[in-house]
Amino acid sequence: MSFIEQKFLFRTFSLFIGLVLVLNAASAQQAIEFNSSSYTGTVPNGPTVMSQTANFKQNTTGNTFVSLTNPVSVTASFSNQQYTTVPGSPAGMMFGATINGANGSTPGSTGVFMIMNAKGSASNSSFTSNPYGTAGTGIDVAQNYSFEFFNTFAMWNGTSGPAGKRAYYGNITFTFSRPVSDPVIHFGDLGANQTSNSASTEFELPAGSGVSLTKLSGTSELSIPSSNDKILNSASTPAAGCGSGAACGSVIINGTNITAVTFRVYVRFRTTSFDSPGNDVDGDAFMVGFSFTAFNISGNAYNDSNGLNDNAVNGTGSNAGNRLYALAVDAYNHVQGSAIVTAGGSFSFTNLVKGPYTVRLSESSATLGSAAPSASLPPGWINTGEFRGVGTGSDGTVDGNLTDNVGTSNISNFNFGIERKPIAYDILYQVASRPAVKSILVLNGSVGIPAVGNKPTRPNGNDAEDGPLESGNTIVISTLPVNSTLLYNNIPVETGQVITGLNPDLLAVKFTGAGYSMVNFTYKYKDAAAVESSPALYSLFWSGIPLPVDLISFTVNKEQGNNILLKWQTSSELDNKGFNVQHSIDGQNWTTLTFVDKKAGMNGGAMYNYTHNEAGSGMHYYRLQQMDFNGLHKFSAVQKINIVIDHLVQTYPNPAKDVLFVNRNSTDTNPVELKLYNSNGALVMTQMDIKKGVLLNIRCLPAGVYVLMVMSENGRQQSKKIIKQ
Ligand SMILES: [Ca+2]
Ligand SMILES: [Ca+2]
Ligand SMILES: [Ca+2]
Ligand SMILES: [Ca+2]
Repeated sequence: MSFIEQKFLFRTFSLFIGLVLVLNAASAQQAIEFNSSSYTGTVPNGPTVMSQTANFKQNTTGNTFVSLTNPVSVTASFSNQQYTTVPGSPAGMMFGATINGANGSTPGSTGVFMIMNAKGSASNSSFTSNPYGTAGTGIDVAQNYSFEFFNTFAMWNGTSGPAGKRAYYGNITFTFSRPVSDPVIHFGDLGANQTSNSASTEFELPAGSGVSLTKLSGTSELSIPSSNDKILNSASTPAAGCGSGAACGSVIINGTNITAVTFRVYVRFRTTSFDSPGNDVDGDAFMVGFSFTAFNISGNAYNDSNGLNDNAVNGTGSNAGNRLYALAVDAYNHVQGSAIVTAGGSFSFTNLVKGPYTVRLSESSATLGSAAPSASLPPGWINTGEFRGVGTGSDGTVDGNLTDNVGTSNISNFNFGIERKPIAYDILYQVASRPAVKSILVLNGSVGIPAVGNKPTRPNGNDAEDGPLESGNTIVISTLPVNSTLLYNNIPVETGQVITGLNPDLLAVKFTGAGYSMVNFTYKYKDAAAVESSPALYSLFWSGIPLPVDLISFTVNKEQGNNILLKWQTSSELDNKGFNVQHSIDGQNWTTLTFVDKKAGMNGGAMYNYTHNEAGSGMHYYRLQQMDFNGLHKFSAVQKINIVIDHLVQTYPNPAKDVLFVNRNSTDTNPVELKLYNSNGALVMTQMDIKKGVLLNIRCLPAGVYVLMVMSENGRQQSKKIIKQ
């Protein structure tokens, strides 16, 4: 063989060994059996009717037995013993006893827990360790251990035996310290000889046991009828010795999460011949052992930043900062596995039996067998979904619990998604000075603490998975300002409104209402898993001077007689003193027409009006100067109105010397009467029925001031001052 070939073989062999080790350590189901160390302390000898307990061990490989991570034991106990006054024996059924060929009444004494071939020369091929495995394999009768039972025949000596040659001796109950599924019960040497008789112990399940029996392997004598509730010896001549009249072999007790199995114990006799009293003690000594198969559950915790948005439980493995445990909880809400989740997010449980389990994440470990605590996560972490498997899917309820069945093999990918809630930061921003009513402040300043009067900080936050949260992320407006109006894209925001892809240039406060110096609203960020932060406070304030009177409307309208009516309405007017009504004919230079007091007792809002009488022809401008008690004032918007006065006549020139021209230029075409009075009120001239123009000769009148009264037939009047030179 060349060097290269040797090296190749060596590498292949190494690979093979490696694979075997990996399979045994990680994925192989577990053979749970009894061995020599299963009995706690020194094995006592009987006869005894005291209950006997054996601890299961895991047969890892090649009869290397180790204690279970999740221990389980079985206790065998007698009840309802039918024969309690047996000469020389404590009862009809005993542990640690055997036949005594010498004359007398005391049975032989032997260990209560012994190797499986201690009776009947059992062979390995009669037994099966794994209820789901290959029949006739897995048990080494020289390594596996079992309880030793003895059913004495001594009470029949000198009699013709039981009616029908079959006697009910009482019950044996096997109680498991935690639920097991499909345990295998192993019998060695069900069968016994007697001088002119022979017999075999047989077992029957009581009605309503909830389990059934299936023969896995064994000698032909081991017989289970189609009712699947009895273990019988089919030999017409039962005898000691596996396959030579004794039933030996393995039977599944079919059932999930079995905590106890009770058998009614019978002895069937071949004949009615029994020894004389005081002759040797006969009986059926036999072995009863157990095995079952256990499995691993494994899974992963992922830091799943997008939760179920991708309909997948996935992400980077995580143990939530090294404080995470996984618990396997059985159908009775008992913890059957408690595993620390590794930094890489993986966890596994071992020694679990077939059946349903709920795996849950917990921030604390739990004692095996204890009542299971609820699912929980370290502070700041939340569940995002669970799925038994990989790829898309979830169990439909995000709660840190995931339930599935362990069947007849290990089960993996109990997968959990977890992540952390985002954080939205509180923002406190001081506006430089009291904002103008109805002004708008856009909340789009850069992140950080702004100087007073700079742009207010935009909403911002952080997420452990997503990083800084700011523009482009999703916020939820959780509460609106009590004062003012929050706008997004110029539309008032509603409570609970979700703003995706936040553009802070569109987020603004409009200062509506009055009487406040602070605007508060709360907002939350949503992270990529659509999980919301706790609400953060966004607070705008200014130096204590409340927003003043809020003018809802201000209108200016022409009334009869060229009077101009000013009407205005407030919605609120905290600190309002009143209004200066101001007038201008050019919009530049203003004079105060009057001061209108605030209406008494009106803080919520009021309606006001003022009439500007006899406004002349031309454009008129009006504004309101709202005055606070604290000395501040504020101007309203300017309203304007153009007054065109409809004169009945026009006169010229003025002053006049010889003649005064009077022209009709009105839309009023009714005839008018002219009367000219001197400064003493004396009528000096009259002209009737003037329809168009007229020329008044005033040459003869003395110089002075005169008044021309014009009266239309429909009652309109006009007076004009005339200067005579
Ligand atoms: Ca026997
Ligand atoms: Ca996901
Ligand atoms: Ca769930
Ligand atoms: Ca997150």
